[in-house]
Amino acid sequence: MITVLAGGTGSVKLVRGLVAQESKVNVISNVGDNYWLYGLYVCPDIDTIVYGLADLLDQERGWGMKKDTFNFLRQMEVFGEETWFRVGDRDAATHLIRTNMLKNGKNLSDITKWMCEKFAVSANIIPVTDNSIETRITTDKGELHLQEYWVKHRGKDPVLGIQYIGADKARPNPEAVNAIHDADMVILAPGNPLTSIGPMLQIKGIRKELSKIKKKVVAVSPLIGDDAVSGPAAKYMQAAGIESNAYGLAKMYSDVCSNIIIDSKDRLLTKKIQSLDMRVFETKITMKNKLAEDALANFILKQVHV
Ligand code: FO1
Ligand code: CA
Ligand code: CA
Repeated sequence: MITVLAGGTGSVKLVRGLVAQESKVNVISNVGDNYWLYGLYVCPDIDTIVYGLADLLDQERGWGMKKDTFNFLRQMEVFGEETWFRVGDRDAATHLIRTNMLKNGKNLSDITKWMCEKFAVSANIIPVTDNSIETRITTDKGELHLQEYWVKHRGKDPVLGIQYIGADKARPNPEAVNAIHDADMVILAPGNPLTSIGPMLQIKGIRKELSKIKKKVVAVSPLIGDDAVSGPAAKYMQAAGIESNAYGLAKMYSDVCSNIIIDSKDRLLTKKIQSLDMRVFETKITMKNKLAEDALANFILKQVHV
C-alpha cells in the first residue's frame, strides 16, 4: 500500500501513473487553496485529483472538467459578479453538491469518499484535515487568498511571505495519519512545495507521523535547475528564503523525508543533497504524456527501495 501527499495540477500526473500500477493508493489531499465562491465551496486540489483519475480533467489547463461549458459563469457576469475564477457548468455541480452536503453536516472526508464513488475513482482520496486551512500570500499590496493572488492577480506581484491560516490548530485527519503510518512507501508528489505540500506539512500531526517513518518517504522534485517544471514554485521558495532548486527542496523536506527523486539534469546537485543524509535518485521528472507518467511512477515503485 502506498500513500501520496498531493496538491492538484503539479501532482495529478504522478498520482495517475501510480494508480495505474498499484492496486491500493491513498492520496492525502491539500485543502489550503480551497475557496468560497458565490457561496460554493471549491476544493481545487481534491477535484483535480478526482477528475484526473476519472479521466474527466481538462489536461491542457490542469484544472476543471474537459469540454465543460461556462454558461453559469456568463450569467453571473450579467448579474454583475466577478468572474475571474472560471468555474465551468459541470464543475459547478461538484461545488454545489459538496456545499449542500457540508450544510447538512457531512464532513469533507465523507463528501470526498462519496465523490470518489460517484466518479468511479478507486484511489482513496483523503483530505489532510476536515478543518479549514487557508494559504495566504503577502505581497507589497497586502495579503491575499492564494486564489486571489494566483488567479485574480495572475501571480504578478512580488511575494513577501506565505501564511497557512488555521494550520497550527487543524486536527489531522486520523485516516491520513493511519495512511502514512501503514504505508510501504509515502510519496511527496511534485506539487508546489510551499502551496501544495507545504500546508500539509504545517499540520503538526502530519509532520510528526512523516518524520517517524522518514526512511520510507520519497519526495519527487517539481524543479529543474532553479525553476519549476510549471507554476510559481520557484517564486514562492525564494520568498520563503529557500534556495529554489532541488537542494533547497531537499533541505526543506529533510525533517520528513530521506529520499528524493531529482531530474537527471540536476545531477550536479546530488552530492550536496546527499550531505543532508538523503538518498538521491536521478531520472526524467517531466511528464508530458501518459507514457512518461507511467515511467516515473514505475521508477519510484521499482527502483527506489525503502
Ligand atoms: N486556475 C486558474 O488559473 N484560473 C481559473 O480560472 C481557475 C479556475 C478553477 C476552477 C476550479 C478549480 O478546481 C480550479 C481552478 N483553477 C483555476 C486552478 C486552481 O485554483 C489553481 O491552479 C490552484 O489552486 C493553485 O495551485
Ligand atoms: Ca493547488
Ligand atoms: Ca517557471
